[in-house]
Amino acid sequence: MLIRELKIRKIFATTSIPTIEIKLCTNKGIVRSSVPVGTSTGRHEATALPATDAIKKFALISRYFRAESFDTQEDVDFTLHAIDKSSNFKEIGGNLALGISSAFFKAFTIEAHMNLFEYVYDQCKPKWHREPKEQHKLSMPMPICNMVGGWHGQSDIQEFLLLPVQQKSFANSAALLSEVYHKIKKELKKEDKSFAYGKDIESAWITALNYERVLAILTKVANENLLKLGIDVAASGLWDGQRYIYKHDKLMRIEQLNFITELAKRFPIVYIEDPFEEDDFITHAVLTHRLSGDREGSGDSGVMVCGDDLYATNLYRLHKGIEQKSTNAVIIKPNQVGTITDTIKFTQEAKKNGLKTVMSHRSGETSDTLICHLAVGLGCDYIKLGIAGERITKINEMIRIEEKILEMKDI
Ligand code: 2PG
Ligand code: MG
Repeated sequence: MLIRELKIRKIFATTSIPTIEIKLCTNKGIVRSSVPVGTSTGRHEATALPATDAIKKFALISRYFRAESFDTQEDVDFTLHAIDKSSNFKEIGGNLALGISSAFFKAFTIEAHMNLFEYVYDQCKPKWHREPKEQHKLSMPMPICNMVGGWHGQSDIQEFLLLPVQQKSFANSAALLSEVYHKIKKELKKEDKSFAYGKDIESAWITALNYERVLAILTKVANENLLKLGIDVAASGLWDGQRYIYKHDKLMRIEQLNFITELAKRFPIVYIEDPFEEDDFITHAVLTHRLSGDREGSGDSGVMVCGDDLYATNLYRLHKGIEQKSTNAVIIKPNQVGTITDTIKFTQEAKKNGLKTVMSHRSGETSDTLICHLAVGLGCDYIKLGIAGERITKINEMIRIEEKILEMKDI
């Protein structure tokens, strides 16, 4: 692969915050890769430099990528780590690292004459096999969709999510969740007089109703539509070092544990993300143990307790979580770790240890659909997305991928 041009430009995320896009021209074609921007970012994520700083760093390091001829993705990502030896890309920025890493990944895909999801699958396939017979086949993850956002309403819980119990096809799940999104709007209008169809930065509805009312509405529509509930507590944002600070309450660790346990008992919640602050592996483990069991719709391991800020897509932290049995599910966000190779390693390790895998968007997104292809190619169980507004770009890409897989099966 001959590199003809490697460029960076400042573009904007859906939150109107500047981010970066990398353009890579090779003798095989042109690819572009842009990087999302988190809002409730965890302390253990790779450093995200402001776009202007990332552009300055690019000017210093791009020659390494223009001059080299890389044979594999590992070579590209090894070079990124060789340039920045810190554990969190604090020198060049995890956003710049991911922009370069994923641009090369897409260029390798073109060279291999494959679809991106197919290339991911092809690259990872041999490493899955726990037993020789166990084949990882291309299949579609189930969507977990943000329906009501707590960020700007009365609720302290960051996201109220819905997910299907089972899936006939991704397109089917997307259709159901879209329909339900509108039903929720009507229910909110009935109960919340101040509701003016406002949406948050992930296009989830904003309401003045408290979390109990929101959960009651979601329970009603979930029961009518074979769906289950999820929440992203994003508890690090509530933690002041001693207690979880809610608008109307202050909870000690044990009180937070009981509060979350109670919520899971009262409502059909099968997915709980970041219920405790990002360094509390132990209380996560207690909750996971408490909620494990055979609850309908959550697979064989009861409620999914999922680590986002807890792991930050970091292998070292994942090992800690596995050792302490902290959670039974993980969030995967490539920009939390900075390279494609590290994202793949993290996902494979989670799968090998029986954890459910949830590939996820960020609150500030671009039109880049990399995560859709990674989720399918890596065989993730779920993909966490928005269901409306500009978020629909990724839902629609999932529909296209599913169609492609069906065509491939016909051949
Ligand atoms: C999360 C995400 C996406 P952010 O907490 O899971 O919903 O938000 O990108 O701000 O971390
Ligand atoms: Mg989260």
